[in-house]
Amino acid sequence: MRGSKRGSLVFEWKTTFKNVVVLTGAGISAESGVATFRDNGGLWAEHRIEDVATPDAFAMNPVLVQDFYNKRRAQLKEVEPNAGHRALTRLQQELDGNVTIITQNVDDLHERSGSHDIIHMHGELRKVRCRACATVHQWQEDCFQETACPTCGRQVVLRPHIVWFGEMPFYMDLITQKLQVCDLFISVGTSGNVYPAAGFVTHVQQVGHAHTIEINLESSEGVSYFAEARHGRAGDLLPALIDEILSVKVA
Ligand code: BV8
Repeated sequence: MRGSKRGSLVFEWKTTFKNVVVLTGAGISAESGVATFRDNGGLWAEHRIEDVATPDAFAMNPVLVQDFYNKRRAQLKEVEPNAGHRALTRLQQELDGNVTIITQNVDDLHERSGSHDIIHMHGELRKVRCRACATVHQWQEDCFQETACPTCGRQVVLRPHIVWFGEMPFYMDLITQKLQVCDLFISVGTSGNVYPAAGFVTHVQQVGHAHTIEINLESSEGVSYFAEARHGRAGDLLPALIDEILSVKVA
């Protein structure tokens, strides 16, 4: 990559990147008012992972788990995409190349920002899945144990369409394909604690020809694997970075 790691020769960027992969975590939705996980007052401060986000937890206390996801699903009605989400939508619209968003987030703020090619590797709050007929349903309201599956009619079968700890993330083959060919890997708002997502940057490094940038409020667990790191709020840093990539002269 010609040009300095920290700065950017604007034109270089526009002509070089054809396959951009952006990995997002809870930090990109923080400025929209969606709680992150590990920050103070984060979700894991209120709930133990093993009580609400594992298959065993659902087996032992399905009412608690359904309530945990019902509350988060209901909160989606009170939040809106922020400048960070919109900057990625702009990159997708204006870059003459592919931009894939791999998100660990289960909210729908990337979609509501107008983005496409979004891979929800940990599932979506606005979907439930029937454990009997395996149908995945779009779902806006609360879901309870007695709620019947709209397809097979059975009760006590619907579960949040969410990847819990110990479960295989969704779309891993597609994700591996995208990481294989990406020439710019941007990680936004993730602490780098949860695998396999936290290992994507090393995978990209191994494949070898991508530039890698971390955008996060603070250094993540994997910051040393990135060629470039910019620390601050995604809502400020992402629009500036997208400007650079799209080589718009920044005032
Ligand atoms: C699996 C859905 C087999 C649920 C989630 C290897 C080593 C060690 C452990 C493992 C390993 N491999 C597997 C494991 C086990 C486990 C794991 O990683 N455990 C951790 C705790 C050690 N992984 C699994 O179980 C995974 N499954 O491995 O299956 C397999 C193996 C190989 C290949 C295929 C399959 C499944 C994990 C998925 C669990 N489900 N979510 C729900 O949402 O309720 S994970 C959930 O937590 C999120 O989706 C996300 O992934 C994670 C939270 O992380 P972040 O999003 O990064 O959020 P966090 O709060 O931590 O950080 C926010 C960051 O933003 C902070 O750094 C903060 O500074 C920053 N920030 C805040 N505000 C801003 C900001 N940045 C910018 N701007 C701001 N304004």
